[in-house]
Amino acid sequence: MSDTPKKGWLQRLSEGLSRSSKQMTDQVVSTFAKEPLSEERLEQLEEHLIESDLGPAASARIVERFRALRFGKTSNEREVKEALAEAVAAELLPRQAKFDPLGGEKPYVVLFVGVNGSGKTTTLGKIASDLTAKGAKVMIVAGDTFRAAAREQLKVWADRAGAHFESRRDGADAAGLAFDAYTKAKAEGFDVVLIDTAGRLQNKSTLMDELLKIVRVLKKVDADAPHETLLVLDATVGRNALEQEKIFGRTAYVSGVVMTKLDGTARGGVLVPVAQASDAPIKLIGVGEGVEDLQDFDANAFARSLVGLED
Ligand SMILES: Nc1nc2c(ncn2[C@@H]2O[C@H](COP(=O)(O)OP(=O)(O)OP(=O)(O)O)[C@@H](O)[C@H]2O)c(=O)[nH]1
Ligand SMILES: [Mg+2]
Repeated sequence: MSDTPKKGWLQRLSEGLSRSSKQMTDQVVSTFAKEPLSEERLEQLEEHLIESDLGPAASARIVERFRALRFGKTSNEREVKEALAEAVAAELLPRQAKFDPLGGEKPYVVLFVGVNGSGKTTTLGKIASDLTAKGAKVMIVAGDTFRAAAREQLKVWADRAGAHFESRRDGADAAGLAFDAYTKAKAEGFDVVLIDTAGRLQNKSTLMDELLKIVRVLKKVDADAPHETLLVLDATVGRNALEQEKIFGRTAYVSGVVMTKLDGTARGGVLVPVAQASDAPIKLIGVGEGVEDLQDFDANAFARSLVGLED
């Protein structure tokens, strides 16, 4: 996911997070630059980090690290931001991992889970385009059989990517579709199978039951499948993303987190507590609706953007 020029997406991330960073840095950081760093200023910083959705635990650790770097010193704005970015990055670096669908099993089965509207279908579509552009043979499976519009939306992405598309009529059994599609992909030498799922069914337990059923039937074909289960979370919902992580993380064997809509949200800071709460690392971030707007998660770049450093 990293073939586009770095500047483009970094800028987009910075622009997106500028509202988070404005909130977090402008008010506090500019005052730091005028006097030696004191306890009072550190307390203010901690409050601002918490207000920026970073969560109390991570905020406290970031402040401690920041203190170690700058306490008693007068710093210019750049030095303050650099130290803050370093402190945030230290939180995130252990929580960063690469999504590598072409480096493992063939076909490599990726399941997309998350609440409705979080960006599952869009993320899947972006990944499909990236993979077909690299020459991979990609199958997309319309596991959201609940809504006709879901299938059509996914078909548009499949056509755009030049990926093979498997679907069934509305209300069909998603697990049955997943099983047949995977079996076919295996027989026909596909490299990657991307399985979309519904974000909303009659209720939450039906949704979880369906996800577990899909996982179970995939395991009948290969005990290691799905090779990746990506939980897609929308950054704009702020701390609600933590609730979603808890629910899906507990039941759906999540192996990686995708944080979407980091363009244009003041709540991008929530990625930090999500990264910590989740057993699975952050793998990808979404910074827009276009094909090129999905990127490998880079903890350093994210931390720098979050505090308002643009390079
Ligand atoms: N700005 C922005 N919009 C995004 C991003 N990712 C997804 N979206 C938009 O969010 C909306 C919902 O995305 P979908 O991919 O349909 O979400 P979903 O999880 O498949 O939703 P359901 O199928 O209802 O469960 C769409 O309008 C997308 O274009 C992103 O990174 N940035
Ligand atoms: Mg969808």
